[in-house]
Amino acid sequence: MKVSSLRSAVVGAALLALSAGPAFADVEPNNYLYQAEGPIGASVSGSISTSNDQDWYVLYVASQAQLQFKVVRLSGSCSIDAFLRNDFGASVRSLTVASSKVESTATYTTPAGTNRFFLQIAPEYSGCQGQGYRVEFGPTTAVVPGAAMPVAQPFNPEPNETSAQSAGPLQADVTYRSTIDTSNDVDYFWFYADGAFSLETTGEDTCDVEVDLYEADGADAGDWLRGTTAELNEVHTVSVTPSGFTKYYLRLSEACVGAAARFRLSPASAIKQEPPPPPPPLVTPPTNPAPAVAPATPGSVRLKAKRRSIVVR
Ligand SMILES: [Ca+2]
Ligand SMILES: [Ca+2]
Ligand SMILES: [Ca+2]
Repeated sequence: MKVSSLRSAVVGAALLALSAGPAFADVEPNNYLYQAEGPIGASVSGSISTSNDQDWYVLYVASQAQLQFKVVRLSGSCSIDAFLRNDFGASVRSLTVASSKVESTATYTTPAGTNRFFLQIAPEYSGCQGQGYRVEFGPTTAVVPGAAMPVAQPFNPEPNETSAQSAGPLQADVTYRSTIDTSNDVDYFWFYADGAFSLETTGEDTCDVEVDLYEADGADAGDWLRGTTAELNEVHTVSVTPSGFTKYYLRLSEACVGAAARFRLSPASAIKQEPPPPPPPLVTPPTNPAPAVAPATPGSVRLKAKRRSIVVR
């Protein structure tokens, strides 16, 4: 086979690999990490439909794959930025389809294990609505099935300004959503844990929500343990290993009015709804046991009664 023929065959096979698999389409709203659409497969098409539109997608990638991602311009003439982001929302690869180009490609070796990633598509400048695009991942086997972004459960039972007013117990594997409703609103929640657990947070607003974890101490909030934030387009994780069965308080504060935080505890094996049952009472053997006495018979009881009556006379 000639080199040119071989090159054509290789290019053709690569294009086939990139374009295979089910195609997904841009469904709004998908403008932030917490709204990420999907999980998508190896291909997705969409458009930057307004001057500040962004499109976020969630996808799962196979272990240590030699991933290639290509962005193709379908319409428009503005630059298009694309970011491949890891499970925390941090960019691991980015590319730009410049206004003079039709497509651009980047490569990335995925980490060990199946991992959640995000794809963010954005116009390089505002005022570039009408940019159509298609993103293709290859090899197609590198993009695997996974869970959609969780639907948040609103949980904002006011007043919950102190640990004594805290709402709970929080359950594992539920994504809660709480809002800071006034300029000095504080939201307290509580839960039990008796094993290693993680707290995951993300935000819905450019104004970050302060998230603090306390180890309960009686009626007080107790000792501050760890702190993080709930930030837009970022996923923060706090890992804690309790020394034993422990009550915790979660405190949300210091954000703009209307800022919303999402938080989630896991795993279910560590997050408890009730304290453990009290231990059974200790049964201690007597230190000086009385000598064994033969059980009385009905006949001997009658005899004793008879003798007593004789003494009284
Ligand atoms: Ca869009
Ligand atoms: Ca969008
Ligand atoms: Ca509150």
